[in-house]
Amino acid sequence: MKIKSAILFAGLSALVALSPLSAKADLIVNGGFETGDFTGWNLQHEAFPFAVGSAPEFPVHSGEFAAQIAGFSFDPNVMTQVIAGTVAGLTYTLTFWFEQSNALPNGLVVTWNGTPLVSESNSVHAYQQYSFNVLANGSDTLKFTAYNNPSFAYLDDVSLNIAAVPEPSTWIMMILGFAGLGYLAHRRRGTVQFRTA
Ligand SMILES: [Ca+2]
Repeated sequence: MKIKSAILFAGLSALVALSPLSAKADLIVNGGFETGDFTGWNLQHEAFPFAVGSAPEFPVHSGEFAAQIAGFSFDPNVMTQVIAGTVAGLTYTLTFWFEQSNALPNGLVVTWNGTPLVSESNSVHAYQQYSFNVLANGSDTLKFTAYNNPSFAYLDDVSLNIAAVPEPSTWIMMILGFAGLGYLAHRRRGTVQFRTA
């Protein structure tokens, strides 16, 4: 019974140690534009003005609002967010939903710390999900560049979460947790033997 308690304690300790890395905490500020504005984003307006609109008149992927990030010009609009709170060296999953309405020419370029993730042109589609694994450096820049002439491009539900696959540091913590479990079980047995001697 005592050994079982020790094992349970060690197991719970390992879970607590793992929780900061396994927790799903979205690191994008206002990724769904549910503030009704561009809070958290930096805008470089080159063409048709940026706008946040609400459903049902405005094409929204989820929630009440989405962002119109390009329209009625070949000149691109540029939208960035500098993400604080990532851990350098860890892999994160970036996802977003993007729509190019029925007009040509259009284009979308998405970069992560300057590295291209998406480079598409003249692709007309309703909201589609894009998903990438990206390597964090602790202060990361996500950049969307989009144009559409003579219609609009929309963005919604941008999110960044720690990747589902455990990282090496996670495995190290798990191994430490199991080592602690074994140590506690061993110590408990030793105590029992001492008392019965
Ligand atoms: Ca939304």
